[in-house]
Amino acid sequence: MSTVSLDLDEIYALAHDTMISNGCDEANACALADIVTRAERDGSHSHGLFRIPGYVKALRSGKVDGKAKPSVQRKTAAVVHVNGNGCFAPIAQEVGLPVLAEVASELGVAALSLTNIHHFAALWPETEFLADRGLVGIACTAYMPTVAPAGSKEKFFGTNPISFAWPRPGHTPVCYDMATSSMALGDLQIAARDGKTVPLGTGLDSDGNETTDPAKIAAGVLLPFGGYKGSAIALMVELLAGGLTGEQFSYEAVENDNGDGGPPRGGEIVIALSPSLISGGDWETHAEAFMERLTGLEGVRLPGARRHQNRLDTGPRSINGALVETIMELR
Ligand code: NDP
Ligand code: PYC
Repeated sequence: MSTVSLDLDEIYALAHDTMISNGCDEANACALADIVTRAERDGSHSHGLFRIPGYVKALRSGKVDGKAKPSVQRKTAAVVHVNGNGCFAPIAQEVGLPVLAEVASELGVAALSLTNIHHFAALWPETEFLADRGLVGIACTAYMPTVAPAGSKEKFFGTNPISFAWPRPGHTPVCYDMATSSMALGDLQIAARDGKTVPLGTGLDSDGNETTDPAKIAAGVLLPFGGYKGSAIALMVELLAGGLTGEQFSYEAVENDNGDGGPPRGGEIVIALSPSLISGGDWETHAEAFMERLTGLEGVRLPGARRHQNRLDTGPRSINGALVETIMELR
């Protein structure tokens, strides 16, 4: 596999310019380029430049409006709603997250529902935004049917990610961000592209048989992580991101999608909690003692630590050469 060395400014410019030449205005292009660059910076390769061809397909088919202006509304004291008006998710988050943080810091708890958006990125940017402001963050979104619920061999759930971040003043937050499938679809597609195998139990081929071939799983179904327990969390994500926001469940998303290969229309829920208002005590010292005990166990590291370590490296990143060529041709 040949790779190309790009620094973070070059990654940003590549993403930004490709969005501009495919119909985005400056605000939308910047929001998207920022999310893509942060993914590559942190080593989240399946949700960085890898997503650009899909973003371009959605712009070219007219499914996503690259000039959309999301609108924000305070529905109740504690409920904030952003209508993305057909945008990619990052610009809707830029509009809604500061309001969510302000409301949660005032009331102790607040929820942000985002509708009429197209989410194709990682979710840690949402929850880390809150943790960086002293808040606990929880975010989830649904996708299109990719995962067979426990007991079935038919795809029904999306890969339905969930992210949680806990603030640690003076440290990077604890933050996990995970698909509720055994593997994110993006990582499965990259494994297929790079000719790798995946562990047995990742998914089934189109005849319902177990396989280690990622291309066969991509044509079949992924399985939830952890059997029926992961399946229950994928169900919760559908209900929070689709049922609670009033947006599409994964099966509705595919029924109403134009099949262009870009992200479908959907919803996202982001919940913010203030530990200083809710605990009322010295939550920082208490939680830090917990972290110390936990990381004192041999073999344990905190979720998010790998990304935060990658983030310290300001040098160039190695990007798949064929992917860079494909993106250059899309500009
Ligand atoms: P991973 O399985 O790679 O990682 C899941 C989480 O576990 C991460 O927070 C990771 O932290 C943590 N982790 C991994 N190994 C350890 C360890 N040994 N000890 C402690 N923590 C650990 O993620 P997925 O493949 O499930 O998801 C990848 C991305 O795909 C996510 O960013 C997700 O948001 C995105 N996605 C987006 C979708 C969408 O619709 N927009 C759909 C599905 C997925 P660390 O990063 O530090 O390794
Ligand atoms: O990797 O499963 C995935 C995914 C779906 C939508 C965006 N990423």
